[in-house]
Amino acid sequence: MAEVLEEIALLLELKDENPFKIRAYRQGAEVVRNFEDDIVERARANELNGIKGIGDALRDKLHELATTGTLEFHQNLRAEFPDGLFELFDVQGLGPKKIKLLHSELGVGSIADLKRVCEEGKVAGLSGFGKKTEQKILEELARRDSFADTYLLGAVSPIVSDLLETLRTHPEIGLVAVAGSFRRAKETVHDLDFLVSTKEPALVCEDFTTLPQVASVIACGETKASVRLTNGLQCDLRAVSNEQFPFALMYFTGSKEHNVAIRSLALKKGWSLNEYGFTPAENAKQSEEIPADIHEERDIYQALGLRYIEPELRENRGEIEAAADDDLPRLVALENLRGTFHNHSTASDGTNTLEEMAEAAMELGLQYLGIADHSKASFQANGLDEDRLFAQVSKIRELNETYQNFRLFAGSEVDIHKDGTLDFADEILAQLDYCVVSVHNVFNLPEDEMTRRLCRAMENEHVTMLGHPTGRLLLKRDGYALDMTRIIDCAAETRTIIELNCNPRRLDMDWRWWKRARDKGVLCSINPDAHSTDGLHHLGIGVRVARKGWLRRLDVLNTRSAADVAAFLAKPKAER
Ligand code: DGT
Ligand code: CA
Ligand code: CA
Ligand code: ZN
Repeated sequence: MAEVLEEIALLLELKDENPFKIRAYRQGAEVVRNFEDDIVERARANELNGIKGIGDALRDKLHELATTGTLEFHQNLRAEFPDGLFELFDVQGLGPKKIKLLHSELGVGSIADLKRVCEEGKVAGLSGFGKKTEQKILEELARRDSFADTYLLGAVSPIVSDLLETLRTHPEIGLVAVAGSFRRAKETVHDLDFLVSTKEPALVCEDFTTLPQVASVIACGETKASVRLTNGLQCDLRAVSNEQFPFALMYFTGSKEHNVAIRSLALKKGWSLNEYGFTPAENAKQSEEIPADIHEERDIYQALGLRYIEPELRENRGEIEAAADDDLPRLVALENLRGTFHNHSTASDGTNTLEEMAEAAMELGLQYLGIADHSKASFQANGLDEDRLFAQVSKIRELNETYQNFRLFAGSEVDIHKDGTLDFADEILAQLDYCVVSVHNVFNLPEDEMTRRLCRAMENEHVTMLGHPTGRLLLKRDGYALDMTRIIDCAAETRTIIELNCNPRRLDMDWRWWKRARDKGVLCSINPDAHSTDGLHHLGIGVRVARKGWLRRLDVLNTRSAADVAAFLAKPKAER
């Protein structure tokens, strides 16, 4: 209902309607979104009288929408514009005013149209546009293309759980697994790869294509099917026998590079390896006897003289050599976490209070929770000044008196200024339990200057950890220019912890850097950067990415007990 109102506001804007009217729809959308009760139920029963922000006209429209599922006014309005026009609202940098001009002057009604008129140089001539804007739009369109068909690991996780559960209930299906980049915990994935064992592969494939989650069928055969879900995500299914299952699981888990290296190990033994099993290799000079007893992936690795390699590590980045030398890390697990740092509350831009955040952490079985609300320079996030910070610290100390076997750590997510100085003075920071430092503005410094900015912050005695080091937002914007090897070296020298920010958009520091950091003795803190109690659940994704970065329990600060963490934080940095 909120989206419909929102869209009406946009369409009225395109039509140059009365701004008061437009505002009323926007406000209505906001009211609907924040409504405490079941708004659909109330609208259906026509009980929306007297709600602030919902006048009579809006009330009747919401009633129509709730009872019929559509709104005639909205449909008629929509019919005045081409369908593709709505895609344009997704393009960053294009507001209703610009879209209106593009539509009325150049007849742009879709993203494809927009691309064409930009390439033809027609956009630069529009009033309020210019050559630079035209170039910016083209860059934005190219960026969107490069992100097409790419999904966040965190966003697909619930879909995967849901589909796995559905597949398990099928009477003809035995084993069920998800493979591919999802199983390897890549930060983004292009499609999902499901694998099942069955004696009725064709039937299972057909049933897969008729699941309610499926929007369209790409292919359906005897042993495989591909579908597209309603959100556009492609899902592949392979149906194999029980005997083939471990081979298929290993093959479809990948990575391709890992598989290639494994296959060449098999060839050295005179075996050819594919998704169905081992067979004698053609033209092999000599051939060892093909192992018969293969029930799980572990047995395949063992047959090749390797320890079992966890899926997260299968990127051919040294894991095969380590498996041969019995030198694989024992990876950190979610159940190892005892607490976590870098969480927000209503004091800055979070949606839950200190008490609610603490309660949620206890429910997750954590012993402690670090609070780190924004500092004053992040005014857009309602950052705390010194007075509000101290009030929060007192409140935290009071709350701690009331808890048994749980504690809040009082911290701050302090802005790093352009020159590497911090948003709070040392005397202030000295009174906190810990301190996270992050960059939230001036992203466009040259690499060397940005690197020096972060290093200067890490050199501060009161700085416990560096938050979301590169500032990247996956599928939105790249991180700022940074020399990561220098950042890691500086963290090691200054005994500053680096955060693995678990927000699915961030997953920052990137997994590719963690082994290096760990080998230099840099500690990791797996932090959800939670802005609500729900946000704490991102820890699960963070742990998977930490595993992908070869991290062990001992490499992660928040696997330690509350008492150990308190003792750690009490020591001067140089002795940590
Ligand atoms: P993505 O792009 O996020 O879907 O990444 P993956 O790794 O899931 O790639 P996908 O879905 O194309 O294939 C799943 C796995 O199947 C892949 O990790 C390895 C295996 N695979 C696919 N094609 C080939 C191939 O041509 N050669 C080998 N050796 N393995 C392949
Ligand atoms: Ca895939
Ligand atoms: Ca695939
Ligand atoms: Zn931040």
